[in-house]
Amino acid sequence: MNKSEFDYRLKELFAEQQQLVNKKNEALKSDNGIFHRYKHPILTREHTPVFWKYDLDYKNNPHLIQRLGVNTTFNAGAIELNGKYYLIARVEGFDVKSFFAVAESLDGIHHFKFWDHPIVLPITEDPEMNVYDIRLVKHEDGWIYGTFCAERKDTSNRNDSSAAIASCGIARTKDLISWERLPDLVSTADQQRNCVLHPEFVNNKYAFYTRPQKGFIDTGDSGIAWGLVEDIENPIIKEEEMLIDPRQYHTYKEVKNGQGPAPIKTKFGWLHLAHGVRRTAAGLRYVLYMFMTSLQDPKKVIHRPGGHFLEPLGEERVGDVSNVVFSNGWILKDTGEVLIYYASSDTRMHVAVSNIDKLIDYTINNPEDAGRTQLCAAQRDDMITKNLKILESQYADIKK
Ligand code: M1P
Repeated sequence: MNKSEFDYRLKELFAEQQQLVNKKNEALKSDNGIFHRYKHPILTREHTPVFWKYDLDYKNNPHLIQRLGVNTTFNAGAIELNGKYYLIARVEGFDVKSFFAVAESLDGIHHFKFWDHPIVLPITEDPEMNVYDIRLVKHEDGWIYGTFCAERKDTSNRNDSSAAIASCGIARTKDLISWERLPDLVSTADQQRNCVLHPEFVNNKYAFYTRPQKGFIDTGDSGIAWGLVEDIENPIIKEEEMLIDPRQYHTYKEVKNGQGPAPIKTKFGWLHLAHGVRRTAAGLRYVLYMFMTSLQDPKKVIHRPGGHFLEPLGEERVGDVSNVVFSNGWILKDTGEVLIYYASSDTRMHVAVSNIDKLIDYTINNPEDAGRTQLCAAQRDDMITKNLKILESQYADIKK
């Protein structure tokens, strides 16, 4: 490539990326009355800046080839600050190391644009191999906390080069720019993933949703658990964590589950979004589900609508790890609108839009899983019988 070809291609690359960021998204019709999706993903690897991937120095890179490829942008934490909407995405390089990077939008749906620099997170005395899946929470102590998975090699298992140990890393910031790293969460569990800080003090302590687990992949009989920490700068859960939302046979969370973003406070209770995992012949299937916990006792589940809330659909079903939706970020706007950010198949970010009244109605009034096939059929049949009467008396012309 001569220098003018190089310059031309470079301009093209910038223009293509700008076009993608500027593209208007299209709201799709809701198919469930609870939320609507958008047609296009809101963050993809193509959204990452050209200068993150290419060396732009003609002398060093005369063929203008990518030097540091970006594989995926997914599992983003979310926060609103001073009227702007921010995602902190898990950006995975071709080197299979993830890092965090901030993308900003004015309305939380369109034109998400990465900041020029990714976050270069401070390390602890024991640097991790990888970090991912940050949850952001504005805590009542005044800090914005990020809790994330910090992964290190399991050196005790010499025969398995992929053996790893997952812990909960913690960092805090006021502006998403400078980050203070705190020690990793310590508990009686061997490993931890999907740990989320509760936004308020509980009995003057910091409260964590956790998922204590024995192995890196296998969560054993664990589920979403709860533990208290006295000092966030020395974060230790002294007592064994309490299981608050266990796995359950023949449900969407038969194999494992994990807390999504920090819960949203409503006058009826804390609204939770989580992921549940089921084993199928095609591999694991990840869906999102909701539940509500008590305002007086945030570890007590008070409503548990049956079935999943959001599943991988259409193109969302395919990616690096297919058949997965995962959420670790949502934002309640002053208008009552709720922006639910979710990743599909460990590859890209999407947004679904709902509002707080619909989410509360869904969580409180959708019936619980009736427990087994006959009861589930009867539960549906009761609604059908009622509906047929309504159709007959009020909408006879609709049903032919
Ligand atoms: O690949 C699906 C997800 O797997 C893990 O989640 P969990 O521990 O709940 O199974 C995480 O690695 C997550 O990042 C990933 O999206």
